[in-house]
Amino acid sequence: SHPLDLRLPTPGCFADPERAGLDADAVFDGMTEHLFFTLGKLAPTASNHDLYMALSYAVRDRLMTRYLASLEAIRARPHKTVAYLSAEFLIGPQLNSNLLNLGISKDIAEQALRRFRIESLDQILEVEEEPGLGNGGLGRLAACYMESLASLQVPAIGYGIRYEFGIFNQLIRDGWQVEVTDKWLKGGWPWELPQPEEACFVGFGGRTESYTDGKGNYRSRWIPSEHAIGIPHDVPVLGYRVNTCNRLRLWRADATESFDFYAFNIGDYYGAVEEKVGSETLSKVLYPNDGTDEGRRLRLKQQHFFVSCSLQDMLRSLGNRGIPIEEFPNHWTVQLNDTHPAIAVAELMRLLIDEHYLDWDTAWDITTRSVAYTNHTLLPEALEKWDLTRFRSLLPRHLELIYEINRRFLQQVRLRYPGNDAIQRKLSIIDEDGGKAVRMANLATIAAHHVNGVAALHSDLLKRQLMPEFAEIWPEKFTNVTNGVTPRRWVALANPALSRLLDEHVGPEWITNMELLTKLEERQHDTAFLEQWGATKLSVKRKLAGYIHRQTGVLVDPSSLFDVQVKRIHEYKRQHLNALQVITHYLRIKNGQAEGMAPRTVIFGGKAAPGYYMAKLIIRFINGIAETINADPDMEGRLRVVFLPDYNVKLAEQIYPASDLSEQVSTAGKEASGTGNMKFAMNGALTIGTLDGANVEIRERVGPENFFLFGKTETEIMELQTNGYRPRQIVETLPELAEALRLIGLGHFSNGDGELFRPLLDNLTGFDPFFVLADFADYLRAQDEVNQAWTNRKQWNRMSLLNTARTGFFSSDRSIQDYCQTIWKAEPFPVEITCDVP
Ligand code: BZD
Repeated sequence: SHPLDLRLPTPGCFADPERAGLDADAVFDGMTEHLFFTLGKLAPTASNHDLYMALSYAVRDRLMTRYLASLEAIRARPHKTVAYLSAEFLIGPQLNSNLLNLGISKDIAEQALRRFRIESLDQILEVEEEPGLGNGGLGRLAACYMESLASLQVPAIGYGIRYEFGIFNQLIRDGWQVEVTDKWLKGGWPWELPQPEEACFVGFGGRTESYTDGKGNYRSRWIPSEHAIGIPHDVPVLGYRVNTCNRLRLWRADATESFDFYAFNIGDYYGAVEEKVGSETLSKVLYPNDGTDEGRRLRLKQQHFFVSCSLQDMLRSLGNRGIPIEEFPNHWTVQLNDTHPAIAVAELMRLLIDEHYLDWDTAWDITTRSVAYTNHTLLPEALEKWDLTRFRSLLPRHLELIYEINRRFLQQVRLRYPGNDAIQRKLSIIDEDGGKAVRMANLATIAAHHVNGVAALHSDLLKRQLMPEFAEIWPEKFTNVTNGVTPRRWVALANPALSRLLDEHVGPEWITNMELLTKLEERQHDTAFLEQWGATKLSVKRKLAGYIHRQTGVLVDPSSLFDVQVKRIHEYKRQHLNALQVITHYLRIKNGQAEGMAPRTVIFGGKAAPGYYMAKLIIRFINGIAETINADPDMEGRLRVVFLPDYNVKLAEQIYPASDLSEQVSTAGKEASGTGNMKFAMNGALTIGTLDGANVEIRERVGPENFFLFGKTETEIMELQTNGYRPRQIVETLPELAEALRLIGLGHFSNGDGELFRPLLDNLTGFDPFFVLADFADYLRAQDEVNQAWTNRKQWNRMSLLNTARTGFFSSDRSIQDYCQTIWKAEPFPVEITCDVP
């Protein structure tokens, strides 16, 4: 590629940090200027937050050469670009990751900070507010993928929503979750660049009409009754030590006019302001639901809003460069992160047909060659369905187009399965059983050139269980891309102690080539090294112990086994299975049957959807158990239970590196992949887990002897379900379980209130929809194995080392390479910047 000589103020040369503005003097000068000119503060009175802002602006300045060069490179020489459409991007704190990817070391940052009398970078990182623009795994995956795309120098843009309020902050009051509004923007957020001149209009509601154009063609058009404006807010996404700096383009909704002209003219001032207020609420708040489809009208509006803005933006960029619209699929590859952006199929068709006057076949060809769909769940309650009447009232033209897509598709189905009405009903985009509804997964699957699941098992079940007929019609459409996580954030930033060890024994290249970590295997019998390995883990556990004490007042012993389950609270994830195990452990100690049981600290964290009663009760349950156990003198030095409030990316960065045991105990077949499981294993935690999601592949790679497997397989669970499952019978055969349930029923973990956890007990002994009791005995057996293994610390350290050594596959760099090769057909596009700046 051609080097770009942009003559920009800060050069992009890594070879020469001084001239690149990446040395301590330059960072200090940048901070000083921003403190004074941008923030209006004097250094002696600057708060830590002021200094955070000043450092962030100084770092942001240093991204700009690469950011602008990357944009300019694509403008000058078009290259296929990935458009990752996602309603969520859980990007986490930005300052430290930008420092790392730019190559400004902690030491350099601290040299600059010391001149403001700040001793450690951590003091500044602490005050950073993280944008919680996602619920959990799906949103975090999108963020890891954006980071890997940039690091692999693949041109990409992430399209999403700039929610004013992200996922709620979680407080724990009397053991219950309390939700508090997340005002992440309140102190100002320095990482975004608003681009009001690139705003887009989006319509809603109204009606459609037919007309004949000048050439006598019969056409349709949409006359919306309402509009919103989307204003892009761009967040730079720099790759690791490369010039590629991609963008996350988040749309904020604004009113079309400050006043509605008609209402204004008739003097209805307040009525006019109402529409303004109404359209601004579009990007107001993230729906905090990660597993059930709420089917709310505002949610569909949000989806259409950001999808329409994004597609218009892509079409406009072709127009700006004089590229014919038929070339769309060669310039954009559009990935749908679950069905949340699936309205893109109908919206792209509408834009091509109604606004760019293409015929149906051309438009359909462009759409189906551009769009691919990732499925993240098989749970029926999570599959998006929109009530037909509601859908029509909001998007009447889209519904017409969907009917036509469906009509043509069902014609194909009829040819293939003549007379088979059941298959037609099942595959139709329109659900006709009960209240009519639009099935977004069917729409996405019909239009996509590829449909992928997120782990081998999940992709297999997607084909065999959820969509067998689709897979029969289009076998080549279905594929797997196992999830991955970025080693920059989840090892280098989160675990500097481990990173130093890896730098020393593997070489610093591991950070962009995680497969190199297999070199650690050479050390698996090296006693001194294994001790160093264990000591490194212990040092990180000490830090977490300090945090736990400050947050919860509970003192935990850093040398105890840190047994951790952090993730959204869900019945299928079975935090209550873990909680029951804790009770058993407690009872064994109480009953003097705990000989040989090593001290443990059981750590939980995670948010429950505000409307999910059972999940909230599980949080209360864990806190009840924690209270009883931590107050019992018999438990001193043997067992501690902690629920860490407000689990988010920042807290996650503290937890994964400090964990010994990773709890991945979902009911087989229910967790699509999991990504926390990967972060734990990379950081040397051993997994106790079921054969679910990516656990299967983690176990294959680390070796079955380095993984604590338990539980029924997906097939066995299915069999139980069909043959009739009787959880109450299980209780009768397991005295330890019976005793645990009896104590719960007596109010032993709820200050004598025997009713508090009744719904949970009834759920478990009645239906037990996620087979908690069916897996209980085997889980206890595996926990005993964990205890055994922990007692031989050298052996444990060896197993831990092998987990790190063998989990390179789970780098999101590998996932992105898979997507590029099999789905996107997208290639790296290195950006060159000349360094001969005066
Ligand atoms: O996606 C998760 C799955 O549960 C995990 O198994 C998987 O690893 C990750 C990434 O593929 N799904 C979600 O996180 N889903 C949501 O957050 C969500 C959000 C809104 C609506 C529905 C689901």
